Amino acid sequence: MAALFTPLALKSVTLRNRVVVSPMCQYSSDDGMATDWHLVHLGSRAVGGAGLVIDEATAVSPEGRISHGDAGIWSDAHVEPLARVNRFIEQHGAVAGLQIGHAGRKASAQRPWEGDQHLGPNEKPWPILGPSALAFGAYLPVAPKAMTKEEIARVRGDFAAAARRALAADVRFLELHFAHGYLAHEFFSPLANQRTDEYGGSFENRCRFLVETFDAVRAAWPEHLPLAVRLSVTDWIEGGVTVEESIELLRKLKARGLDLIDVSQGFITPDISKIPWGPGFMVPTTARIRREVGLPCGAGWMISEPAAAEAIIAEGHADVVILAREMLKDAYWPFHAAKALKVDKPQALLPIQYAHWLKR
Ligand code: 531
Repeated sequence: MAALFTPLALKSVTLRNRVVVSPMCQYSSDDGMATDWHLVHLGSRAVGGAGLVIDEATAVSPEGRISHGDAGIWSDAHVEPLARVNRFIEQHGAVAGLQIGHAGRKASAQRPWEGDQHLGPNEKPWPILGPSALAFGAYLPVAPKAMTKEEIARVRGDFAAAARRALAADVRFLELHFAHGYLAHEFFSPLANQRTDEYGGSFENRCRFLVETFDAVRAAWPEHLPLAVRLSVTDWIEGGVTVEESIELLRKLKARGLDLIDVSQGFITPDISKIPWGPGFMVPTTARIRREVGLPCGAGWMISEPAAAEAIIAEGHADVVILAREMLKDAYWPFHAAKALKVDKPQALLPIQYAHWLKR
């Protein structure tokens, strides 16, 4: 039996297998609302056999969007369009997940295929928030406004409200976006946070926004449902976030009710020169975090081949694999992987309309 196709229980939720569709921005929402695109895109990946489909990074407030096309969950009107997508995902045997976040100093930007730059004066830009008035730089040159404590409290409340709406939208797995140079990561990294109050400086202070936000969400999100965090566990830059500090933060979050770690990396500044790109390059770090924190972990980044994914699970480096580009290329990646790994009756992953005809 392939380890990749064994179920995984997380609190009251059971994933049918270890293949996770990574949250992937589609920049295709209408004022934050899910559209038919999301139904077809995410629905297809549930039909393709994944165990968990995580809806893309969804902004907790309008100013927390990266672009005008980002998904959002800042009003009750966002719930029903998202619930429609999630009901379809669940009808096809996958668990519906949602990632919620705030883009911080990377907000108010063009869609990647429209230039990826901060929005200009004629493109309906909005005010940008961050821990300190330090710009990301390069193609995102606008310095954010350093947040007041009132603004910090408001964003924390926005995360909690987003969690309550996620529940109303039939989400069963919630992930906090604490990675990729967005707001929470900006608070954690000394490369973006130069505050001199209790939200900056020492390790303890740089953790504060993340810990308080986590606590607010955990209080709003049912105890029996899993809560995950995606963390950039290293900045790959001298003076930035280290794996050692990340492990300390993750231990704090574990004590406060964290259920799964989505191990990610990088993107706090435009300098990506030290990222050691290569197949499965984050797997050893994921295994270390799993061992030293003692929580279920997801491994991502450049995992492509079914045999490689199988080895990651079978050898205990991670509990799930989190796939992005492979899922863009092939919504049926789980079905094809099950066939490649000689799983008995791989067509059982598919809906009956397809499975009936695909007996061999
Ligand atoms: C990060 C990324 C950078 C470079 C190559 C692939 C992926 N993602 C992060 C996304 C937005 C798009 C780029 C988020 O985390 C929201």
